Amino acid sequence: MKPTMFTTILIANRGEIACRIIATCRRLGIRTVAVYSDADANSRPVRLADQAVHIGPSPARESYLVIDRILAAAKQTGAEAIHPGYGFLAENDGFADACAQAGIVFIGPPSAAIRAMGSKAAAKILVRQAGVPLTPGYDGANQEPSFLKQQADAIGYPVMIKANAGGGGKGMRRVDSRAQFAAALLSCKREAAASFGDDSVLIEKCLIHPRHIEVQVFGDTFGNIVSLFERDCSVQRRHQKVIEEAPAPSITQQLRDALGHAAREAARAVGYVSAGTVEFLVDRDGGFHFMEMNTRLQVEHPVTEMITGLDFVEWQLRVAAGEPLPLNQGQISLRGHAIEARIYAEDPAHDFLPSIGKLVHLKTPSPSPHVRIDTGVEQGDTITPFYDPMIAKLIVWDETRELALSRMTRALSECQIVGVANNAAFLRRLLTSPSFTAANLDTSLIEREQKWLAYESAATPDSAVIIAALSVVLRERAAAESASDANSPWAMRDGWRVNATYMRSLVFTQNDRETAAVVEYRAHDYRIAIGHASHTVTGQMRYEVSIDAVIDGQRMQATVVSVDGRIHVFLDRQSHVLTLNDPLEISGHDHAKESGLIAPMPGRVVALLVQPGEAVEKGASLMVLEAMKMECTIHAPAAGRVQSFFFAAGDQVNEGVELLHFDRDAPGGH
Ligand code: MV4
Repeated sequence: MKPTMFTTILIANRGEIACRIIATCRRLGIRTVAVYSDADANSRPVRLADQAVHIGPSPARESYLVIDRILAAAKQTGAEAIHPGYGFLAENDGFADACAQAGIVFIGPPSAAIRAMGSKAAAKILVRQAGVPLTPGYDGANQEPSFLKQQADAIGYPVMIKANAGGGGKGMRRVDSRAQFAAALLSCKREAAASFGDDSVLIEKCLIHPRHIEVQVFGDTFGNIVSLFERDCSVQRRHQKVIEEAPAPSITQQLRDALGHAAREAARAVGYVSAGTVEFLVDRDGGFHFMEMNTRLQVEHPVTEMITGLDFVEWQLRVAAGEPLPLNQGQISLRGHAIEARIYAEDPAHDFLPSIGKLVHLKTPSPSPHVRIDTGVEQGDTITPFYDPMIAKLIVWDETRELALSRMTRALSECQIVGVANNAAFLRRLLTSPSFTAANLDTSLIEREQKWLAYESAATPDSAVIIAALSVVLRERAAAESASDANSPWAMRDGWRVNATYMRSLVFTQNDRETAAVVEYRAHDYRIAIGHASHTVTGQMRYEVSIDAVIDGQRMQATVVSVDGRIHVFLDRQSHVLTLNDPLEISGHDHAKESGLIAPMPGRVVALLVQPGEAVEKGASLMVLEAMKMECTIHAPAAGRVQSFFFAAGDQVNEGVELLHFDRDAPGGH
C-alpha cells in the first residue's frame, strides 16, 4: 500500500523556520496550521499559513512550550502531523510521545532516539559500541570526585568536564592542571544541577583549537540511513554559530568519507529516522571525534540543501508519512559550495546585546539560484525580547568557496536594516578576515581576529553627507509642496529665488564627528559644500526612501531612511548613520539631549566658550569636550546664562557627570 502524504500539518514553532516549513508544504499542496503567542499574533508565519491558532502569552514557557495547547490546536484544526522545527519542543522526547498518544504524527525521530542522544555519556557509550571514534575520556557512572580526578590525571591535562545533560557550552569546564580539577568539578556540578537537574559529568581530553564539523544524516522507517556530506560550523561566538558552510573546506576525501561513515553508524546505533546531525570535533591532524547528535533539522540545514539540491523538509514529510528516503547513498552528490550567515538584531558595539525594536526599514537581496534568504520577518515587523533575535539567514551558493564568499559579501552589502542594531557589518568584516578567507577555520577564529574585527571604518565619504543633506532639502521641499505653502521658496517650481540664492548650513554628526554641509539653493540645482570642496547637485526622491542624485555629473542611487533624528544612508554598498544637528534643538548629541549639560562620553575639557553670567541664545556653544580624539560641543538648551562651570579646561570628566549649571531665561523674557 502506498502511504499517503498528509493533508494538513501543524507547525509547532515560529519565525523563519515556521516560514521555511510552510514554503515546502505550499509547494507540495499540504495545508499548514501556524500556532502563535501574543507577541507573534501578526507575524510572517501567521500571515503565510493557511490557518493560525493562538496558543498563549508571549513567553515561550506559556505558549510554544506548552504541549497540551499545541496538541489541542492540532486536534481542533484536523492536523495529522506536527513539525516541531528546531528549538522549543523539537528535542523533547515527551512531546514526541504525547503526539503519538494523541494519534498525531511527530515529524522527527522516534522518541527513543531523542532520549538516547539526550545524555552525552549515554550517547558516547552507544556510539562507541558502533565503532565511532570518540574523544578519549571517562563517561561511566562513577561520579566520586577522587575517582574522576584520577581519570583526569590519567587522560592528561588539559581536560574538559562536561555535564551529561549539558549543551551549547553550558555545564562545561576546561581544566588545565590537576591543581584546578577539584574546584572546577564542584563548580561544573553545581551549574549542571541548577541548569539541568542532573549533576552527572563526563571527563574528556581537551582538544586545542578544534574544528566543529557536523554531518547531515537522514533515516527512514525501513532502516535506510544516508549521510549528506558535512558542514563546517567552526565560526562561533559564545557557542552560537555565526557562519556555516558546506562542504568543509580543505578536508581530504578520505576524511569526508570517514566522517560520513561514522555519522551513519552513530545514527544507526539509535535506530534513527528523519533528519539529524552528528557533530564532530576535528583536530589539526585530521583526527575526528564524535561530540553529540542533534536529533532535529538544524538552523544551518540550508547550506547542505544548496550543495545537494534537495529539500530536507520535503524528505522529513515523506519519511514521516511512511515513504522511503527519496535517494540512496549512491544517488546523493555534492556540487559547489554554500555559505550561511546569520543576521541578528544584536549590537556588536555593546557586547552583542539583543536589540529590540521595529524593523522600520528592511531590505534583503533578491533571491536567485545563488542567493537564498530565510526569514520570519518583514519590514514593519518587530523584534521582541521574547525570542531569539534573528532577523534572517542569508545563504549563498556558487561553484567554488571563493565565488560563494564574494556572493556573500555582496549579498550582505545589499541588506539594509534600520530600526534595530544588527551584526551585518560585523559579518562582512568576519567574512573578509584573513583567517576566514584563507579557510583557516577553528573554534577560536573570532578571538584570533579581534583586531581585524575591531577596525573602525573610515570617515563617512563626502558623497554620503551630500546625499544626507540632499535628502533633508528634498523632503522639506516635498512637504512644502504638499502643504502648498505659497510663501515657501521651495514651493516655487522654477527659480525658487529669482535674484538671490538662499544658503544654509546643515551640520551632521557621525561617530561624534561633526561635518557641515553648506547648501546653496539655485535655480536648477544645488551647490553643496563640504569643507572647501563644492559640488553641483541635483536629485529627486522616489518611494519615500530612494534618492536618485547627480553629483558633479555623476549619477548615484541611494536609500535614505530617517528615524528618531538619525539619517541612515545606504550608498555604494556601505551604510552610514548621520544625525542632523538641529540648531534649535538642545544639542545634536543624544546623551546631552535630556539636559544638554552632562558629559555624553568620558573625556577632557578642551575649552569653555562663554563667561559665567554672559547671556547666550538657545543653541549657543558653551563648552568643548574631547574624547577618543574627537571633539564634541555642549550647546545651550535654551536662551539663558551659565551660572557656573564645574570643570576647567584640561580637566578630565566621566561620562554622565554634570558639566555646568545653566539658568534659563524666564519665558517671555529676554
Ligand atoms: C570540546 C572542546 C575541546 N575538547 N570537547 C563546546 C560546546 C559543546 N557542545 C562541546 N564544546 C567543546 N567541546 C573537547 N574534548 C571544545 C569545545 C568548544 C567548541 C566546540 C565546537 C564549537 C565551538 C566551541 C567553542 C569552544 C569550545
